[in-house]
Amino acid sequence: MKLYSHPASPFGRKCKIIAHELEIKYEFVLVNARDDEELRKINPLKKIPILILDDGSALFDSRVICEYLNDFGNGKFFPGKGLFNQSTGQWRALGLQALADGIMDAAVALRYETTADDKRNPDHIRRYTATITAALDALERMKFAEKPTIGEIATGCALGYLDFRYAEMAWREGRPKLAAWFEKFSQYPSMLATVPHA
Ligand SMILES: N[C@@H](CCC(=O)N[C@@H](CS)C(=O)NCC(=O)O)C(=O)O
Repeated sequence: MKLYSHPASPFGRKCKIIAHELEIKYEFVLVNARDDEELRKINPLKKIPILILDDGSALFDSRVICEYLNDFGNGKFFPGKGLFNQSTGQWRALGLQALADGIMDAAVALRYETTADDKRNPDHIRRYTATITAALDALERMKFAEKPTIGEIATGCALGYLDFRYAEMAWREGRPKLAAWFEKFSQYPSMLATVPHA
């Protein structure tokens, strides 16, 4: 298996954490998706992460890859599958993943907007920032699972990405519960092994 990604990608980090937790071996292929039109040959959307399976087929979108890896490694990160059979838990976990992925979508788009050579659009910047702020406020009100699900993993990756790219955003301010949860969650060996870098 090959994982096409970049060490800065919060979406790629979700996949790496699942693989790390389930001890799944894979080859890491470094890609700079933003500037790589060739990537469309394996993912028409030109986005990372992409997982290439041993038969050559390509899986893309971190949500699909994470679920594939979870099944491949008999994981329990998607409640309702395997041992953790609780249907309400499944929707909570997937909903939390959607919220955290939404932060990453907005934060990555904000990054593209603010580092583009051409003119920045203040309206886009305001919109992305409002999305991140509202989603962080929603996370502050959430109750996190003791045993991490895909929702907690995605949340950890979203918050880690904000620390990496937007330390000045100071997302912890006014969100003590979320800050305390992240402090603890960051200590998982799979989180420590996948800290984003340029
Ligand atoms: N929904 C996708 C989002 C992936 C994504 O936005 N990846 C970014 C890097 S963090 C990317 O490949 N951007 C390149 C581009 O948009 O051209 C997922 O969950 O995998």
